[in-house]
Amino acid sequence: MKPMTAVLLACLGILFIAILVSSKGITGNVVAQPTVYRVLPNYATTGEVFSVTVYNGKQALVKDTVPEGFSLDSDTGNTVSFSDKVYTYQVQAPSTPGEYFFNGNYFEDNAPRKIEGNTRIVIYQATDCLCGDFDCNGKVDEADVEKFNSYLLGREKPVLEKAIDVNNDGIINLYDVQIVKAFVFQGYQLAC
Ligand SMILES: [Ca+2]
Ligand SMILES: [Ca+2]
Repeated sequence: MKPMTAVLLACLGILFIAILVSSKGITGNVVAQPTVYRVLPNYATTGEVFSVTVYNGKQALVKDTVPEGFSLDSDTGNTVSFSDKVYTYQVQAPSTPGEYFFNGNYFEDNAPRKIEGNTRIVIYQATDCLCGDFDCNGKVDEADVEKFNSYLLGREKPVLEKAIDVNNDGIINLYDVQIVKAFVFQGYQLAC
């Protein structure tokens, strides 16, 4: 066999295998369903009312999703149907602080669906930590800014996470430390 013929045959072989693999991929693929996912705050304080939103489900047993100690508002039934595959409900946090997990079942045409998104929430004791008071010592000053910076580097823990989410968007990040800095050094008013 001439070298050119051998190369040509090898190329044809690779092409054939590639077509075989790709056609198997097409016929073997099931059209992926959008993932059901839940969005809830990462933390709240005792007794606080917050929203939980679920996307891409059709039906849910909402009561079963709520951990013991939490309560649903009276408008939320047990089995709910989603309009436009989105459902939001209100939940009140328990009076006992701790780490809790939302579970329960979501359905699409009676078939249970796996739930993605966050299922964990930490409930803190509602305390009188001042807004921006990282160490909860009753004053917001340069030490709080320093500790806040350390926290963003993974080195410190605040007494109450909620107290340092100073723009109240549910996330603690650089924006919050900038706001605390502006308060300490420039007299900017804190809104939380
Ligand atoms: Ca402080
Ligand atoms: Ca924030």
